[in-house]
Amino acid sequence: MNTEAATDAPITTVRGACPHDCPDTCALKVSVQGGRVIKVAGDPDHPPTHGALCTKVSRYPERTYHPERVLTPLKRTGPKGSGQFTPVSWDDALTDIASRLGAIAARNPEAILPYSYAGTMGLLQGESIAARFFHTLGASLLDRTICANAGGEALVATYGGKIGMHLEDYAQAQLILIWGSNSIASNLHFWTFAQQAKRNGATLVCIDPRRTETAEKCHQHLAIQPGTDGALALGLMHELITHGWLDEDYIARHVDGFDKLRPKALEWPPERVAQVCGITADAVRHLARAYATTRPAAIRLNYGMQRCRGGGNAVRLIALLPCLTGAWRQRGGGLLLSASHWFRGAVDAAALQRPDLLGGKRPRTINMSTIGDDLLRDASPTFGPKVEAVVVYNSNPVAVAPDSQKVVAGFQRADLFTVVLEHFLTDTADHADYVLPATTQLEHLDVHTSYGHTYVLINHPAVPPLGQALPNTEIFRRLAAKMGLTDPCLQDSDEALARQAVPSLDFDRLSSQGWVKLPLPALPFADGGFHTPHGKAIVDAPGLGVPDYVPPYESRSSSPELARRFPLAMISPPARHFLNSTFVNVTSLRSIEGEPLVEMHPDDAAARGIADGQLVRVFNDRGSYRCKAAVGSRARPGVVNGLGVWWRKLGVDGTNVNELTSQRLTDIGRAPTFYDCLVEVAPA
Ligand SMILES: Nc1nc2c(c(=O)[nH]1)N[C@H]1C(S)=C(S)[C@@H](COP(=O)(O)OP(=O)(O)OC[C@H]3O[C@@H](n4cnc5c(=O)[nH]c(N)nc54)[C@H](O)[C@@H]3O)O[C@H]1N2
Ligand SMILES: Nc1nc2c(c(=O)[nH]1)N[C@H]1C(S)=C(S)[C@@H](COP(=O)(O)OP(=O)(O)OC[C@H]3O[C@@H](n4cnc5c(=O)[nH]c(N)nc54)[C@H](O)[C@@H]3O)O[C@H]1N2
Ligand SMILES: [Mo]
Repeated sequence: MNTEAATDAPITTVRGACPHDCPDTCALKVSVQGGRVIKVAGDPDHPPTHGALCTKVSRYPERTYHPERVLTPLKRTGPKGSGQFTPVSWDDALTDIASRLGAIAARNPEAILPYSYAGTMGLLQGESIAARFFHTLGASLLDRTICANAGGEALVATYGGKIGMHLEDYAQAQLILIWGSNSIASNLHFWTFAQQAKRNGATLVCIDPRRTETAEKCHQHLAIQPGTDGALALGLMHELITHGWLDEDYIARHVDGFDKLRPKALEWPPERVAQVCGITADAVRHLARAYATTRPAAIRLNYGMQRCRGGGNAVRLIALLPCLTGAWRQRGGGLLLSASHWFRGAVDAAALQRPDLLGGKRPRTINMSTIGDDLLRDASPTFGPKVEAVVVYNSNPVAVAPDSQKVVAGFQRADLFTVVLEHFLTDTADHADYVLPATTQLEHLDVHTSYGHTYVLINHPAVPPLGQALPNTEIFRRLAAKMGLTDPCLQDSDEALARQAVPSLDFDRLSSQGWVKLPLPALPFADGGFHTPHGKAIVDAPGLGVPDYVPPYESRSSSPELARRFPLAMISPPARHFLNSTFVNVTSLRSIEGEPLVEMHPDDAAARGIADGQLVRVFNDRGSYRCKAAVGSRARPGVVNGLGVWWRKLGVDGTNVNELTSQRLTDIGRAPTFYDCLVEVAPA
């Protein structure tokens, strides 16, 4: 998109990286004219990006130059949550914050909680100086579980790391199972490779309760009940075993403990799977045959299925499938959930975050997914001190964390001191005592890895900071100085941090080319070589046992009493034109999404007298949320889809879908169960 600039000034191009929490991590070419960014484009030479950007990020200048950007420090003047602030100077803001945090730290630094996630995925503007600062104080540690921890820990238990197929190799596959992912919305650059495979004759199968735009474009769509993926995986194994489709040689050499899983899988004939998953037994048989007999066969697993109670076990079971058929032997075969740990050799996280600054201190850890309960907890021997201060950066917990009523009540506590580093007055910033203006990706330096491909990228600042905005790094440098923290590493420059982040890479090459590919084997697991101690994929993992189907907390069979009152299962996957709660305030993108809605199957709507477009109330014991009903074929019977994650204040009644979600955690990884949620829907 174009923004106004002097039309005769020369145009320069700056190399950047998309900062968003998305597997694609695109390489950007940013056009600057007269000191203003006029265009953001995808780098045509970067293989995963291949010159294309999603609709959201091509609007990045609109977000950066948004009239509502916070461009000065703000101090609260109204009640918490009212969003009433007055501008103050940096010096006044930081002096007061330093004195408030200093007083708490003098009593007990664990009463201070950093709260951050992946608003930017940058290594610098994420956890670098911020981590050093909180480690020096001895503040509480944050368990960053909100997104990928169930699947992530499951993958580590199975493969020894978050590692998998090369993105580009999907183009070689003849069968791709797109499992728990709406790739067109949330992994667009994978979809391009899947399309290439399709043109070469590959079959695409989507496994997703929702008929997404991706499901529509696949050859086959299995709309299973949410949280039943583990049962489906066991059913596929049943068929592999009973038809003699196992690659016994690969299993003997590269899989540890399959004999313990064999008898469990044999308890899952297609008829039983069909009943649990809500699909036909023939669909299970058909899928198993296709997966066993097509080569190369690839699985693009994503995070959709790990947001239910049994998500960790489901990922462990699915991750074993390519090991049982030997799919890893071929290029274009295997599985990818996350590529994060391929970067372990290239990125020195400890150098950036300096956990050694904790010295002998061993602060307690707070799980970001239970922030609702934890902000409301009193001091106790098990919990430790009451949380007295929260410093939020790169996250919007009031909108994105589960069980919003509790989260809001926590952030409204009069005795809680809250500082939020932000671009905008989000739902969380509205609850701050101080809002500190942060730079966007166009205004700061950063280094990026990816969880969906295997390139390291650099992001050079294209323009100087707008207004009085500062990079997160600089805000924490200044705060550390104000608090009298003297370790020199708290003052390292962004340039120094960038070099510390990737010590083994040719930094000058990264800086000028914009990205470098990690040197990795072409066929990573053709002959075993998983990142486990013995190089084999693991079935019986220490502390976890043999994986099994773990049913949802909330479903007709596991909680029949609850299901009588709240008979519909609700999932809340992201809306295509938002990035979690980011971009909701960009008018052009919000107008594409329209308004908050819940998708319903026509039968479920008719049974409740609900018409398409009608205002409805979605509710359960945790809360109630009003939005429009979208009646149609996207929802399967018995499941409603409440697309996320709207800003509460832009919703119909100042709430969003997380009003309904619970703080219960997954079987593995202490992660949230956003999609394990029974509700009822009624006309409003
Ligand atoms: N446009 C856009 N892109 C995004 C994001 C965004 O908000 N918007 N978010 C980013 C982030 S933070 C992440 S973590 C990734 C997530 O990446 P993905 O996990 O690929 O993201 P989703 O599109 O949420 O895909 C999840 C899909 O799983 C389905 N699903 C829900 N429950 C189940 C289940 O029990 N089983 C199965 N099989 N499927 C289920 C949902 O309907 C949805 O279509 O995407 C990133 N990319
Ligand atoms: N119901 C439901 N809830 C969900 C999900 C779901 O599928 N359903 N998805 C979950 C998932 S997968 C995730 S990852 C979480 C995401 O939750 P969050 O990580 O909180 O993500 P965002 O909502 O995008 O909020 C990021 C914030 O960081 C800010 N930001 C961006 N860059 C910078 C920067 O450089 N500096 C500073 N200071 N701020 C910056 C943005 O303005 C934005 O407000 O939400 C979770 N919540
Ligand atoms: Mo996420």
